[in-house]
Amino acid sequence: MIKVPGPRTAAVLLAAVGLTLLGVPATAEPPAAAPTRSTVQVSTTPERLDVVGLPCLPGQLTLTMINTGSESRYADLFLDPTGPLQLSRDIFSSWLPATDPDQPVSAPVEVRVPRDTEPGDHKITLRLDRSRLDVPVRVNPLPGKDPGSNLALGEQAAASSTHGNFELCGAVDGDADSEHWDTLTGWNDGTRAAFPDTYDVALAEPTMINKVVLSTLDSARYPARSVGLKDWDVQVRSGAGGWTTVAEVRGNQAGRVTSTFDPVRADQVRILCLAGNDNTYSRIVELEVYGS
Ligand SMILES: [Ca+2]
Repeated sequence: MIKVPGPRTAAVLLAAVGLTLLGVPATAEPPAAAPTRSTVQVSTTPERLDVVGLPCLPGQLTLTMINTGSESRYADLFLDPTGPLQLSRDIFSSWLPATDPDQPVSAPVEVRVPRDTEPGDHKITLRLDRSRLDVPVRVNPLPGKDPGSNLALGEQAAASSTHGNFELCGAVDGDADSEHWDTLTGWNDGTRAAFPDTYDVALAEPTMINKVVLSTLDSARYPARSVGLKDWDVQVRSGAGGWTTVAEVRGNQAGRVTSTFDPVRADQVRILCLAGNDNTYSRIVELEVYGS
């Protein structure tokens, strides 16, 4: 396991711009009896979100609460999505100690929509105390899948195992940059020094394909010849049929390897990982599949 310091959300947090939640004044209570503004600031990164109906490319939102008051407290932040939006959580609860300086507490939420969702505008309403914050969410059209486009992008992945520091979808998220390994992208299996491992992607529909491009970890600090994937088979299957090997790669030391083969009808593609150059883990930064 090669660890790069910093949480997955660090990069986006740096760009955070907070929106303050202002409480609605209590009309029936005297001002001295209850604060008219919430002492908890709520913000999101980004402030507005764009999503598409791909199963392995969820919109990523980071929720942040800051207790600006002098009393420690517990806070429940509720998330109410509209329309087709599906959230990985509907509440963010945390103890918020009163500290000086104020300390932010953050949590991620994934936002998905079904594949057939019409493009349009929706929102997630965040509720805390009597305050509200609307986060606009735009559903964009699915990316075109013409012959030149990557058919694996954002499609449902499956793996024999996934290391706890990684996301299953990290090898089909469109990011093939090894400098983003671990913190932002990539798939790493979860069974150290045990091979084989498998990483699969299910295509949207049966398609004639003839090319698979695999990017394994290859950075200045972690070159592929030392830590990259060494031996693997490219396999395909269609319907309930078995896996067929269409290409073999052996003794690899490169970061990006293109395998071409006779056009074959497939609705799933598998990388059967047989060995790594350091004999510990299977590391795939990105898997791309192209039609013929
Ligand atoms: Ca990736």
